[in-house]
Amino acid sequence: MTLQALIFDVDGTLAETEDLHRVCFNRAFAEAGLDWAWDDRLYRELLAITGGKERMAHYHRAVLGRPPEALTHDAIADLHRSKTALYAHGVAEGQLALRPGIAGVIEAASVRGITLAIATTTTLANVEALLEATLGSSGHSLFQVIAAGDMVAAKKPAPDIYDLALQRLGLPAARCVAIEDSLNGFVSASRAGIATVVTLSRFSEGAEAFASALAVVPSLSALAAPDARSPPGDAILDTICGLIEPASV
Ligand code: XBP
Ligand code: MG
Repeated sequence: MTLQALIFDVDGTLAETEDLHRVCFNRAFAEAGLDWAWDDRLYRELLAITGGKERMAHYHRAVLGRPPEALTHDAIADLHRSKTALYAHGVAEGQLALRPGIAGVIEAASVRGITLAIATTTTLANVEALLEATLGSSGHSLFQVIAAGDMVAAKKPAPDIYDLALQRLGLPAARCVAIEDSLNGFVSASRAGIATVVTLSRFSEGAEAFASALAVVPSLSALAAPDARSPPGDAILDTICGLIEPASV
């Protein structure tokens, strides 16, 4: 098949964002007068629940053992609003950088006419802040489709966010490749029928969890052969095209 679109996850894939998310959750909790504090070990477990609002509700109910009605929908929304503002501010300050290989592959795909899209669990404002801070004010416009956060009811590992991205792209799954870092994301893309390259991140499960992935690598740049003559972004794309259509390279 010919590759027509690359669909990127955001958190852990475009950038290692989760530490900043965690710190901003904690600051929002403190500002709201809550004594909640999510350390690195606990956050790793909480990441099994995708979506910040869903993660807070899960923590309250399943970790603290409190009755769900003791934390209202509005209280969760308020906490999440202030966490999102803190996160966007941190991103705008330049606290995050794109992971190795990402900028090059985005540029190479744009030159080749391969469509770029995003399918993420995080909030749209977070995506926009990251794209602007790392790719400039036109970063957003490099992506034809951005499917994010509450645009779907069921977050990853449900396939809904990838299904939405495919629908907006107007492409069948077989013409797309997803780039993911987490098991929830990999399962989501796979359930939407999309072949997936996994770039392991700080919070990823072990490589064995992704047995049916197109490739599992420490970062996208590992897909560029060290002796490749083309620029790294092109070499990465060539490798991805070779994975989905071995005869073409
Ligand atoms: C990312 C998430 C998000 C972020 C926080 O998962 O689960 O919830 O942790 O963002 P994925 P929000 O990379 O699989 O999309 O607080 O905006 O939800
Ligand atoms: Mg991710």
